[in-house]
Amino acid sequence: MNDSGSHATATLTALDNGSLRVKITGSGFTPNSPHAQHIHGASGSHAFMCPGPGADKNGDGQVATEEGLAQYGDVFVSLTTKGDTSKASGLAVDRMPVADTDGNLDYERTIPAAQLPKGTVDSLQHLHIVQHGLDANGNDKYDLAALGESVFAKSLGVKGIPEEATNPATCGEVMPSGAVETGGASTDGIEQAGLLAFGGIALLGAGAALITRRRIRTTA
Ligand SMILES: [Cu+2]
Repeated sequence: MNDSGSHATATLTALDNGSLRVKITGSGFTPNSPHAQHIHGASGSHAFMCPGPGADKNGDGQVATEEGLAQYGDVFVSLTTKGDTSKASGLAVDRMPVADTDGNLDYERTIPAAQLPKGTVDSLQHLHIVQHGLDANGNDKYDLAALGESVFAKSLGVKGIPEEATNPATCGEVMPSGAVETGGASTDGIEQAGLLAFGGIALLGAGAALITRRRIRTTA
């Protein structure tokens, strides 16, 4: 998003014990900088999607976090490196992954079932992952000179945060992948059709390709 130059692939794996493994590999991120990242949306809702350029309400050329919220929904899970993963940790940049000197960003965490909002696994294919933080003026850091102060952070009572630090860099819609539940041939066919449909939607979207994969349940 937002000409960030960032690309990432995320794999969400719903494990048999109800926990969720999240693996993200990305490049082109603002180097040596933290990138807030979240699963956005709501359980049971099909209404959300990655925002297009039209979401840029104030016409500054960037879809800011608050401008995208109507499309991708509120923070559902904060993809922190440790500790709390609720919405309350949305801007906990001291626990967000940091891109390396070359702008590569890798993340892996398994979030226990008890720590996930109700209905997370059942709603996976209607959720989105958004990674925040970009470098609009090409100086390899977040600074106020580029886009000014973050309207979003300010709305949460945090002043002096550059807009660059909070604007979305990638957004990806979760697509189903692999077999789900029992392994009948007809079930597989349905799943394939679903995959194609979601693929079409994803092409309209964004920088991040997202895949959800459920363990194949083998039968004796
Ligand atoms: Cu977010």
